[in-house]
Amino acid sequence: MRIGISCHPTYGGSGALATQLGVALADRGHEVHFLSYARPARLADFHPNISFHEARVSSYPLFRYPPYDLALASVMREVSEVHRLDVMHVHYAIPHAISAILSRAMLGGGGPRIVTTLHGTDITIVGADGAYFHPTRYGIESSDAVTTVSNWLRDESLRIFQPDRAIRVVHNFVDTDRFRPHDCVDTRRGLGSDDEVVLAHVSNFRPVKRLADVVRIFARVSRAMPARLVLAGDGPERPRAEKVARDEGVFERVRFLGEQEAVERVLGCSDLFLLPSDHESFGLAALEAMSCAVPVLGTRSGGLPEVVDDEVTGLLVDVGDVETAARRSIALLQDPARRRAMGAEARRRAVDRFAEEDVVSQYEALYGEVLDAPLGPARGDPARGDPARSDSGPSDPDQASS
Ligand code: GMT
Repeated sequence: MRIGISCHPTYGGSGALATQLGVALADRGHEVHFLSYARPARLADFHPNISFHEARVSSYPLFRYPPYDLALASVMREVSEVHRLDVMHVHYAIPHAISAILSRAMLGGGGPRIVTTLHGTDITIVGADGAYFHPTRYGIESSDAVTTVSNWLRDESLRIFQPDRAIRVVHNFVDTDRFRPHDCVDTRRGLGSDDEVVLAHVSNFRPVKRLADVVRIFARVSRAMPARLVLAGDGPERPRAEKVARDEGVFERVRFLGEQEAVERVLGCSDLFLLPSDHESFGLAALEAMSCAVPVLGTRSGGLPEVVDDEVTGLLVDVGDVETAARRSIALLQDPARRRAMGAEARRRAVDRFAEEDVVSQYEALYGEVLDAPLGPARGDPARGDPARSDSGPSDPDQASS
């Protein structure tokens, strides 16, 4: 197949997942075209089946806000036509789904089938914002297929937007070869001393991640045992996290690494991964930690319970409950045999339930399905009954593919 993939090219989970998917599809022999304003962060230099097309936004003095959506639609139109794309798979509804729909309209109704994957904040934060609600709903209803990365996000999407169509769940996946247990002696020594436990967190440091809670949980752990906190990523909450670290007296024990290419090195050399978010639609970073045989301390919120099994592959606590999170983390870290067993089970779950091979096959099958659906101007029109919500409601568990 000839497949276009559009995503936010930054270090966030949706871009990481989209990039990994594109590379996996290219490895399977598909022709893959990435479209965005920059080369995706996780896209390696060269692959014979991968091209990157930049959407260049030209500025004009009249434009206070240069219209990236139009520049993207324009490059989507051109790439779809020149490379005769079969499928345009867009990740994150805003603006990608809208740009794809516009590009298809500019092709006069022909062009690739549009598959939209909703990743989380495009629904819960951006989509729920009054300015973007109707465009998001329109994007969902006008795509040929829509997927979410967890059952929770599917239910939220149906609840918030009430779209007249079905939404399928295709969970996130992990490259279990890249994210695997590491031999860490040197890395750990570089991060701290041999007798310290290492706690890690990887994110874009947005408010939803509750970075201050990460630091507070760590501060309590470090009062119980020698410990170090390693933070990979960057974002708006960093100054506040630094202040909390100073206030808690642990600033010297926290390493701010900034954005990292090789997150697997950070994850694979830690003893516990902290993700105490307000909500995660899935929590790709948690899955990547699990794949490295590292247990996860997460919150009982959003899609995280679909990834982390409390007391089996990690620990789940209520959002904001720093004391319980710290107490349970300390108990786990003081019992190395239990921690190792939990890490091994986490690795097993990642391999058994979220392996790249299985999930990429689900996307391939979905592309085949939308390509087999009849063509026509009413394509994607729920009134025609084609991917309409005739068989499911927001809480129908059978809609989940895994
Ligand atoms: O975590 C973020 O804030 C980044 C965001 C993104 O869109 O890049 O991540 C979302 O998509 C990931 C991949 O599907 C999910 O694993 C994350 O849970 C989700 N983030 C949230 O729901 C907050």
